[in-house]
Amino acid sequence: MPARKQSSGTVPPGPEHTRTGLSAETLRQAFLDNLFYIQGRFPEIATDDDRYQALSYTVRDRLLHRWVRTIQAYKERDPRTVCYLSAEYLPGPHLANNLLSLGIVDATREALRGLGLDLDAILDHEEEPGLGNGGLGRLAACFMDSLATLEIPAIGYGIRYEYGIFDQKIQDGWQVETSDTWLHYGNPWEVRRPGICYDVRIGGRTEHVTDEHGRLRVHWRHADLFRGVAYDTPVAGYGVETVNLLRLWRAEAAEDFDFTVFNQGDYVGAVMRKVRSETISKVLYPNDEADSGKRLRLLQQYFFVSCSLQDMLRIFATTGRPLAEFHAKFAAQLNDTHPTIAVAELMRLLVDEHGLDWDEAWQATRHTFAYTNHTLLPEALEKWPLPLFADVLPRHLEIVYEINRRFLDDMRLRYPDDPARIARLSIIDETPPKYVRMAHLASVGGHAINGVAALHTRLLGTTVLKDFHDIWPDKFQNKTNGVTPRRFLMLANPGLADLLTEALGDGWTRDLERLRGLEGLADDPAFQDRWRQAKLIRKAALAERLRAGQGNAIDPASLFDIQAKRIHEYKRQHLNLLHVVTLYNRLKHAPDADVPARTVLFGGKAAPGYAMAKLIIKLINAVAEVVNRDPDMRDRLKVVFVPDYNVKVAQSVYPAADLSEQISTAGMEASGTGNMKFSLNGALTIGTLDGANVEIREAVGPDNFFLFGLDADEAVRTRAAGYRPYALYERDPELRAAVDLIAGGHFAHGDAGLFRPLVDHLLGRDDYLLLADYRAYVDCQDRVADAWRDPARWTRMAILNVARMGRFSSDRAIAEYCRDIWNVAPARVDG
Ligand code: Z16
Repeated sequence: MPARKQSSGTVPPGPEHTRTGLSAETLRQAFLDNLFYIQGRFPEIATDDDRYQALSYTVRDRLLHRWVRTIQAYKERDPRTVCYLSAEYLPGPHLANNLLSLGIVDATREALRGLGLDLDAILDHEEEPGLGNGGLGRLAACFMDSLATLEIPAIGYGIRYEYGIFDQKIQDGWQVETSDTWLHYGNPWEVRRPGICYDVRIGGRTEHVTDEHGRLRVHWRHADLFRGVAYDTPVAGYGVETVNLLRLWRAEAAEDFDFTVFNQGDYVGAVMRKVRSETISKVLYPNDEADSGKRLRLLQQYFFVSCSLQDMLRIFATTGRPLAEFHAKFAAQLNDTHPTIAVAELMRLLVDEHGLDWDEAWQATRHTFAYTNHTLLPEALEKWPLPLFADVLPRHLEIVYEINRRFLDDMRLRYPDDPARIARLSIIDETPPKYVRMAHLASVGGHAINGVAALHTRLLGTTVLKDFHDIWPDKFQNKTNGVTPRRFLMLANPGLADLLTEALGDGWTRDLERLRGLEGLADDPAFQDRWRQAKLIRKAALAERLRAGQGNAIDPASLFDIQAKRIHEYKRQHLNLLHVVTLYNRLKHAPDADVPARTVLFGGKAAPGYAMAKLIIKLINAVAEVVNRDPDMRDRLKVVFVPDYNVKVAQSVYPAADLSEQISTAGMEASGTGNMKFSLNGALTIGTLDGANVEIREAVGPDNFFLFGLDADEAVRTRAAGYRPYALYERDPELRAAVDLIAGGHFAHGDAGLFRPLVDHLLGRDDYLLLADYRAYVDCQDRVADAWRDPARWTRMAILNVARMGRFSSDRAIAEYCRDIWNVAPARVDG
């Protein structure tokens, strides 16, 4: 093993190769060394966790070298740097991904085999950081992967939640939440940086005074003080030397907390207050669509944003450049409205703390930030009640008012006779008790606004942000989401990845468009055979996992029809169920009918306070219970709920799917990213014209996509025309039979009350238009079954899907952000 260059002076002294070497022999030695010196164990008495920790530290050592070199390169070159501000990250298990990035999967496997150990068993032990709810947090993690792989200087800023998204258990068919204790065994991937910490103040009041130069100054007499401490996790690019930084903040008590002044000798009381400081970063809010009005949530947002901006200012100070050029150094992306308080906080830091004048500060602020919107759901657009906002952030409210005053003055010049429009544009919603509209603050305080799929961006500009689109059409951009092929193909589906590499060479791993080379193989019988083999292996592996976990025997030869995502009415898991119940009814009436065997799998968590979503989980499990023990269904229909859906489970689910369910009401799903992961793994999609489905269908070709249902415009018109779901129920006998079976208690041991709320909603309001799309959906599923009967046809469609999914790499998405929004370029780190 050639030793690394020592010239930089960054490699510590000692037996250097044991901490950097990439050969199987060096890895084996390093592993044993760590097992002894970090875990205090030897192989004969080591536990699974000891082995996991020892291997993780082995890998971490190798990352640290690249990490240090990356920081040095950035310091020397002073490049413009992306700061991704996100309240959520869902990176998934680190160990396997880091082995992949370093190119040492095979060497590590060999090293462990030499010790009689199995790499996969060790990988399986990792507790993933569930620091996000779903698509938004996972997108942030895919973006961090692509930024590093494209060698873009970037820092991901967020919150180190002590408890991530809850673990889901299923008891008697119901979701039960238990707390996520991901830090229980310690976290080998993070480096705590006690020296990188910032004070964060809240509450109190402001004083406006004139200083000795006659300048107006604002003092914030805060009521409470916290401290944020940095925890850094390396993010390695694939096949490059770049290792970027994910910097998450943990809340602690401020050290200079004054016991005597505040607590008059109440020592224990003072310590209790310190402990309470830690609650800010204690737990992730488990709602995928907003949760406004919660004080702690606002505290979390402000806490991580303030730490991040103070950190950026500290880094900026090392460049020696004048503060008015802040925006030349940093491009900060607001991942949804969650970090949007950053607009007011940067203004406060620049004006109040660093003495810039307002116009200079505003110029820097506007050029620093850009805003990504992830939802059109009105209930998900964050707005903070004014009394709460004023209580927590009195100085920021003044700043928001000043931003708004200047903005509305401009708008009144532009629209002198349109007070209604001015009220609509205002950052303040005047309906009592009044609110701060965070999407408006983000739109005014940044230089770009983007949606996450073409349809979503169009709807954004014509509905929720229409007034802003009218004034600043050029600020709006589309950036269709993407997913990382490293985790979701190479790691999740090694068999298919090998087949692709054999056919195309390995260029596709960093340039996904190269998958197009598969088109010529779509009809090749030998290649098709190998394709089906690869799929079957993943299906058998998932079947085995489920059998081991829940005792569900499922047949890998059956059609795996999968819907895996958060449970939400707009995503319509219950439309899928109406189809399942329809198949059940058909088989009951014609037990000898020739239908292909199907296994319908569901996975996903419901927000703990979302009663209807939890009832949908119960219904899935209730239908499963009846269907799976009915002898008439034997081998033809099975229903399975996969518990505790997370990134790790997802990695075993996507590769096993034949059919991907993307059936949200058109106009509701901003993009979807699961749709991309399924298709990239050779599943065919049954879906509506919603979110990125529209673009996926265009890319793979309409013949290779099962489309059904109303489009977004038709959905709007259907509702406007006085939608009456009950009439549809009366008119369609199969629909009526399915609904009646659920309503009558067939899946509830005769209890006709259990699913009443769900049935009543469908027949009475049906906000998400299930009944309007039911017939089209069921007929489309019949076309799916027909296609499935012809394996050559199905496989051809699957191959063409994969061949044409190149556009949906997060590398493409990130390259577009870099070019159109961030104006940043790669800064190569040399090996
Ligand atoms: C989230 O995951 C998303 C939107 C949102 O407002 C909040 C959360 Cl936690 C999702 C969208 O629902 C999904 O369509 C999209 O693909 C994803 O964000 C990433 O953009």
